[in-house]
Amino acid sequence: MHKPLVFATNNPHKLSEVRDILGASRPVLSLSDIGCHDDIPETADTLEGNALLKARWVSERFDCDCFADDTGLEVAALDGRPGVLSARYAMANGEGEGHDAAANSALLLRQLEGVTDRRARFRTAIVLIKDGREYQVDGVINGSITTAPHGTDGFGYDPIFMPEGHTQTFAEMSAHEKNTISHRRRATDALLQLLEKI
Ligand code: ITT
Repeated sequence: MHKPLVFATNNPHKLSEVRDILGASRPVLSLSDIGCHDDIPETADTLEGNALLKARWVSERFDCDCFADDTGLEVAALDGRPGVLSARYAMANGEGEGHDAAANSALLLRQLEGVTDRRARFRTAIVLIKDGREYQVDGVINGSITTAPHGTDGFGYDPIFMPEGHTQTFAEMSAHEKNTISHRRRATDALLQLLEKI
């Protein structure tokens, strides 16, 4: 049995997905498990930067081994935007408030009206701090942005993202099917490989 790792999230969905992948021999604690209820700043201008801010915040204040993630949708025709702004894209463009998934997708579809290059990718960056050392891994899934939303499952940009080699958007797939190929899955697989090496 390995020493517990703290995952700097309170998102129960992410936590259970990561626990499934890492397996029972690598126990993972959430922020609430360690009594951390801080609103951790995510003010960096890259995914890796935000993951690093979160991981450092927790490892420094709670003296533990820890990892944190950040995810963005990177659209080729928009030079990689919304990227690090994915959660609050509409708000960052003066539309809507907070994390409004429908407004974010609507804005993206408008920006891509008439654009034929619809390539996009989801990317998850993970930073691990273990025994005082910092490591980075990431996971990517390539795909394209549809011209209209399809499907009702999932969250965020799922209804407008179609992974390469598939004919359904993430929101039309079962959670199991999405989680088998997703960016987060690939990043967590990379984290597991890293943990086995170090
Ligand atoms: P935390 O509380 O863990 O920070 P978050 O909402 O910021 O949650 P992420 O950093 O993982 O979540 O993702 C940022 C945004 O990217 C998220 O709000 C969605 O808009 C989008 N996103 C991330 N993963 C996605 C997925 O699997 N499908 C669709 N959209 C996703």
